[in-house]
This record gives sequence, structure tokens and C-alpha cells, in this order.
Amino acid sequence: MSDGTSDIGTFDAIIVGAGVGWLYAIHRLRKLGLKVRAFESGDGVGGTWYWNRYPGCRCDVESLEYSYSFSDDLQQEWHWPERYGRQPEILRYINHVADRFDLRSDIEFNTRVKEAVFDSKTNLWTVKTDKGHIATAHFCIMATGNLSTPRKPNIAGLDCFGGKWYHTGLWPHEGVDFTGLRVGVIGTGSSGVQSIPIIAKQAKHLYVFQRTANFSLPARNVPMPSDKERAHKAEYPARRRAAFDTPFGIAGYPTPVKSALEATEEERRHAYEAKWAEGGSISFLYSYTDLLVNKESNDTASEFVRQQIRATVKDPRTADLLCPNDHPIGTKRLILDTDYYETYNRDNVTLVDIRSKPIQEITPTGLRIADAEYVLDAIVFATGFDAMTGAMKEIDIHTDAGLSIRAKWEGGPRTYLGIMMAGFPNLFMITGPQSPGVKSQMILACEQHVDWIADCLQYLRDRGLTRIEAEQDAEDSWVQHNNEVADRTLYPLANSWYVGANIPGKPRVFMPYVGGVTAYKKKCDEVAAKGYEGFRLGGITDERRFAAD
Ligand code: N01
Repeated sequence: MSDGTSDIGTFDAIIVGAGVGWLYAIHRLRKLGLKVRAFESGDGVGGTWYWNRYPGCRCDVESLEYSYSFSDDLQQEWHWPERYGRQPEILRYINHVADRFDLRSDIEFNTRVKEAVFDSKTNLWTVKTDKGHIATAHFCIMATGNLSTPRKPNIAGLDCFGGKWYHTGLWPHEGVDFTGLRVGVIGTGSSGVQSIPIIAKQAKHLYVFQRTANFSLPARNVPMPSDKERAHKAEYPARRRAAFDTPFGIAGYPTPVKSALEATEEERRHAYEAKWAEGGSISFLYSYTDLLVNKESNDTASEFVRQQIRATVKDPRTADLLCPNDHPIGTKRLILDTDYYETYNRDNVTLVDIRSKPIQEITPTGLRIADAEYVLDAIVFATGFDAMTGAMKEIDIHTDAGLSIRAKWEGGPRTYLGIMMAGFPNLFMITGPQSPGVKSQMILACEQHVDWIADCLQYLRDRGLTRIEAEQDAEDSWVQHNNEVADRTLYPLANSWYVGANIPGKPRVFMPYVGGVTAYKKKCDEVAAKGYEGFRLGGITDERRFAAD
């Protein structure tokens, strides 16, 4: 077209965003015979694992669990070399999946969706991209990710900084060599904690600027034991099913049977020590039934970890600063590390408390806090993401009725099941807010949503329907239920990205569903079995049938 746009046609479904859910969606919808087109801003597949290439980046869910289940051949043939997958290995795996199932041909890479608008007369979404593509589809599936909008704080002076700066969530593909450099890392969430031990080994000196101490447990990563891999693979289908009967979608941990307060102090110490030695976050949180709902019980686990920190870090003042004291353990994403606390025993590592003395500015040569200036050659922002709502709000999603997602979510996200929203027909989300996604094994969560959406599209097609929309009442009840479930736990006590606390001005609303994977899946299945209860279906006309019919 003369205005620089190009109409690339009409599809049954457009998929926006990257990541593991999105690849499976292409595969699953194609199997229904649907014509799909996906848009991806990067030049390759992988989503989170494409962008987060910082040193030490590794999954905190064990690799035999953190993998696709939809193809038994795939899960049998892939070999995971370590207990927890490293970023390059996970990215290699996702690329393998894209090739094995021939998924790339339906993807427009290097293309960012800027706008999506719904026309209620045609029941069609029209999507516009930064490359000038215009595409229309009956259904739009947002697979934009929950931790895909990196944010760095607005600190005065960054523009004049003479060194280089990086964000962990947008790491250069060619890698960064910190050898001989004075490096500052701002942020001690998962990304900071994973990268700090590796950067410390390279840098001349590493300054860690910590605002809030977080709980971190040892991952105890090891090469994959072949007998463990064999046994796991022999039981894969049963294990995958069992995962849905667990709160976090991860099977293989003994279900706790009693409260931490029913155990003696001695029993608790043994239990926590065993979990500390075993490594892993789920295992630790499964020590007792009530660590995430009873503050007194939680205190026992939190204090155990603080003792471990004090026993590991030699300088008492540094140890004290590293001991989290503003939230119960597990109410922020529990971090898994390799040698994080040990790293502070190195002579070339300094922990700087920016809670009591906040960063004032970045100078041409470094970074200044109230009473000191640190000379730096490089700054690493490990400052996180506009989580769960950021990516959706970056796209101008609206309808011809004048509704927009930005306005609808102004006070926090509102969804039905984290899958759809009232006022936005035919717009699905994969692991949207108010679903368990980020509080579960993400690939399982993505597969569950994609299967639910695919079954829904099949249901509509079988009945000649072209429109589905969440009812307002159903959405309101789900939002209320989501809040009630969260309020029964300790999660809201933490200033976490789960409540948007890391983004100045973001409404404080608890965003993930924490009622557990089992309860959530049961609800989704029941809704479908009752003919998509809580959704309004319609739009029967010949010309609006799916293209594949
Ligand atoms: O981000 P975060 P992340 N001045 O938001 C600090 C997943 N993930 O990228 O707590 C100074 O957790 C902030 O301080 P505070 C995982 O789900 C998974 O590390 O706001 N500091 C905090 O310390 C994880 O939870 C894996 O006071 C500032 C840090 O930056 C999620 O991604 C690996 C600041 C941000 O921590 C996000 O993790 C990596 C400011 N103005 C990530 N603003 C695995 O699978 C922010 N901070 C292992």
C-alpha cells in the first residue's frame, strides 16, 4: 500500500508475543486446521529465554519438569544435562521444538504488534505492527508474557554515564566480558542473585547496590544423574498428570502433613536442614502445610534461612544486611542460587545498602549515594519488569465500542480466569493475570491454557459460532475470588512484583491466582463442561465462519 502498510490477510487466529506458550499454540491450533499467524519482536523463538541471557541465568524449576508434555516423543528424546536448565540449554530446547514441529513458517520475526482493534460488526480483530503489517483474525491470542517488559529506574544522570550499562532482561546476545572492570549491580531479585556470583568472578571489583534483601536458597545444581532421568522418563505421563494435582503444578515432592507449629524446634531444624541440603524452593516450602498462610509458622522457616545466611557470610554487618526482614519467606518469588551468599566473602565484592542511603545520581564516572561515590566501568540493572500487565498495556488494545485495556486495567487487571475479559470478545490470554501462571510451572500453565483455548475454538466451530466474550458478572466474581484467595495467604504482606510494588505508581493489586493449580484447572474444566459458563457465545453467520471451514 502507498502508506507503507501491507495487508497480510485474514487468519483464524493471530498470536501475539513470544515464549513457550506461543509455540505450543501454533502447533495446537494448526492441528485443528486453523490458519494462524504469530508476531514476535525478537529475531528468534524463546521469549524469556531469548531475552534473559545474563550470566548465571538458569531456571528455578527442575528441567525434567520445566519442559513440554504435549509430545511424548519429544520428552523422551530430549536430554537435559543438568538438574536445572541453563538459559542457553533451554533456548536450544525451544529452538529444537520450533524445528521439530516446523513452527517457524507461521511466525513474523522482528515484528512488534503496536495495536489491536476489535470490530463488533465483523467479529474480527485487526492487528497492526511496527513493520506496517495489517492482519485480521477472528481470534487474537495474547501470549505476551508476564515478565517481558524490562524496567530500569529513572535515576538522574544515566545519559551522562561514561561506562556501559545493561539490563538483565535485555542482555546483549554477544555476551559481556567484565574482566578487570569495576561493576555495579543494582537489584537483588532472582536476576541479580543469579548473576552476582558469576560477575564477581570476572570483575576487578563488584559493588552490589541492595535496596531490599531477599530470601535465596541453594539450588544444588548437579549434572543430571542418568538413573534419575531414566526413572523420570519411564513415568512421564503419570508425573505430568500428577503435576495438576499439586498447588504449583510440580510433582515429585512429598505432600506436607502438618503445621510447622505442630513440630518441635528440633524436628523443624532437621526438616529445614534436610531441605536446605537437598536444594530447591518448592521442596522447602513443602516442609509444612502452612508456611504460606500462617505468619508464626513462616517465621520459623524465615529465621532458619537468616541463620544460614549469618553462618555463611563472614562479615557480620554484611550478613545482617543480607538477612531479609520485611516479608515472610516465599511471599516474594523464592530465589534459587549457586554460591550467592558465599560471594560476599570475596575481597572484591562490596554490598552497599541503598535502603538507608538511596542512590542520588549516576555520574559520568559512577554512582553516588548520600555519603559516597562509587567509581564504575559498568552498571547492571537487575531491576525487574513491569510484571503481568506491562506487555498487554504496551499494545494499544481497544474495541470499536470505545473500550481499551489500558483504561480497563487502570486500577489493576480484571479478567475471567486470566483467559478473557468482559468487553473484549475473541481476545484470549495465555497465563494472563488472575491465573496461576507465574505461581506454577510455567510450561504446564501455558499448555493448559492453550489446550483450553483450542478446545473452546473447536466447540465454537462445531456449532458455527464465531464469538465468545466473558460476562461481566463472571469476571467480577473471579476478580473477587482471586482477591479473597490471596487475602487468606501471607502473599499480600510482601512488596513484590506480584502486587506491582516494584513499579512506582502501579496500583497495588495482587495479580496471580494463588488458589493452586488443582483448584484452578478444576474450575476451567467445569466452565468448559458447562458449555463455557460465564461466557456469552454467538455470531452465527456463513460468511464469518473460520477460514478453514
Ligand atoms: O526482578 P525483581 P528480577 N532502586 O523485581 C530492585 C523471574 N525470574 O528480574 O525489592 C534500587 O524480582 C528491587 O528492589 P526492591 C522470577 O519470577 C526467574 O530479579 O524493589 N533497587 C529488587 O531487588 C523473578 O521473581 C528466574 O526494593 C531497585 C530488584 O531490583 C522475576 O523474574 C530468573 C529499584 C528487582 O527484582 C523478576 O526477577 C530471573 C530502584 N529504583 C528472573 N527498582 C529463574 O527462573 C528495583 N530495584 C531463576
